[in-house]
Amino acid sequence: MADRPKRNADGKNQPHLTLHVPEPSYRPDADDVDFSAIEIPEAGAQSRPDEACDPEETHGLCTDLIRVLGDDNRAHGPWDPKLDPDTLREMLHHFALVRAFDERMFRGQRQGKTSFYMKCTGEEATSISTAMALQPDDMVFPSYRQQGVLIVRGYPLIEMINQIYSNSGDKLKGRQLPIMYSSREHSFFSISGNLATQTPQAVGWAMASAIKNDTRIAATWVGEGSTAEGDFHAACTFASVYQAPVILNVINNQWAISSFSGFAGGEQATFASRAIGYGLAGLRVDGNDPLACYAAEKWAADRARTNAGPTLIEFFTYRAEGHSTSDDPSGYRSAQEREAWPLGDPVVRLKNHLIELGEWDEERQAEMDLKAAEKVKKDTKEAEKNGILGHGMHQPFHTMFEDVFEEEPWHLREQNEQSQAERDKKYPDGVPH
Ligand SMILES: Cc1ncc(C[n+]2csc(CCOP(=O)(O)OP(=O)(O)O)c2C)c(N)n1
Ligand SMILES: [Mg+2]
Repeated sequence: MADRPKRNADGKNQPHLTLHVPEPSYRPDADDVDFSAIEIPEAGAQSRPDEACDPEETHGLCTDLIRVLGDDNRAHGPWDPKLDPDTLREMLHHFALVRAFDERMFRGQRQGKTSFYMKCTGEEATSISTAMALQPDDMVFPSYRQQGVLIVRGYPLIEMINQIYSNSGDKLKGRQLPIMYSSREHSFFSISGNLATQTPQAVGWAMASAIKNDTRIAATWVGEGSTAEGDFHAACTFASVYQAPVILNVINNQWAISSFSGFAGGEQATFASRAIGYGLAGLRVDGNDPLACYAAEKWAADRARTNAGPTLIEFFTYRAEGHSTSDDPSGYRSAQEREAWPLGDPVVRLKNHLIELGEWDEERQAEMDLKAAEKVKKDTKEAEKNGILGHGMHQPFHTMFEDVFEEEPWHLREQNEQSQAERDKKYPDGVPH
């Protein structure tokens, strides 16, 4: 039945229906990588509407690409945030620290000190530069690749490492996957492994902030792949309906583990242009341009803070490394992609900008990188005193029954006692490490 074509009244066959199945451009060892089809407009050529503008005025920017840093390493155009050299050096320092941290934690996983780690290489500006544009007490709802936000907020590295090692110093008591941090003191919402759940939570928090007549806004970060989740669309609807004081940051690093962005709808329209359908303000930004990232986030923060409405920002970037320590990208994409990626490296771009301004040099950069690596090494050694994966120095066993109820109910107390008795029986000389 299915194979027999239907005929129209004029006797012609109707075409068989087909589906389009997205196919990434470059597989390992296949064609040469050629990114020349990606449109990269000139830095400084994009208009900058007023923060309080009608969302429609931003819709041209949803298919454009806001850029500030040009090939000449200078800042151009109306989006130049005009940051002073000290602030730029502070940003560069955060970059150095995150890169050193990522390197060491990645190695730590290979050495068996933790089961899991995720780097943010190439995407540092989308968390560090954006976080610097927010107030320190604005509530953030990140995904798992925004360690840069915690670093900007001064969260101690040692606490991050304790959590990654799930050791006795882990404030989350081993209840979260490594890197899924949480810090109320730093207005940093618990990271969830269930993709995109943070987006409606951010909008809900922003709505509550407005209901309480507070002044704090909310910002969330979500991967482009995760925008295919229903939660993201509920978040956009609520943000638009109630004009919640929120920023929806979509990090388009073009990959969702081994699925390229086409599977999340990136072939037919830009991720920023989702804003158009929801009546949100929308911006599409060069995610490897630290100044553009800062400027766009600041624009959206000022807009939200003055009750002018929510903003959806797409940061166009590239995941330079594997998805996580459990991934090997050489199995599904060309290794040449990273080299050929035309928007460069955010760390190098910021460094070159400061050098161009006469405010930095390679020697100082080398010294900064070295100091960052030493700081991470020192904190790692310190955290290791609290234990590493599998060495038994984790939170006491009985704590897994705690913290759900204010007072432990009888059935949990019974289970707690029973499990302890069974352990004592099985390991009369203590649990082997
Ligand atoms: C609801 C849900 N579906 C699937 C997964 C498995 N998963 C974890 S990360 C990931 C890819 C997400 O990609 P993207 O949103 O682009 O973020 P990126 O990793 O690129 O930062 C997937 C499919 C999950 N954790 N939760
Ligand atoms: Mg992605």
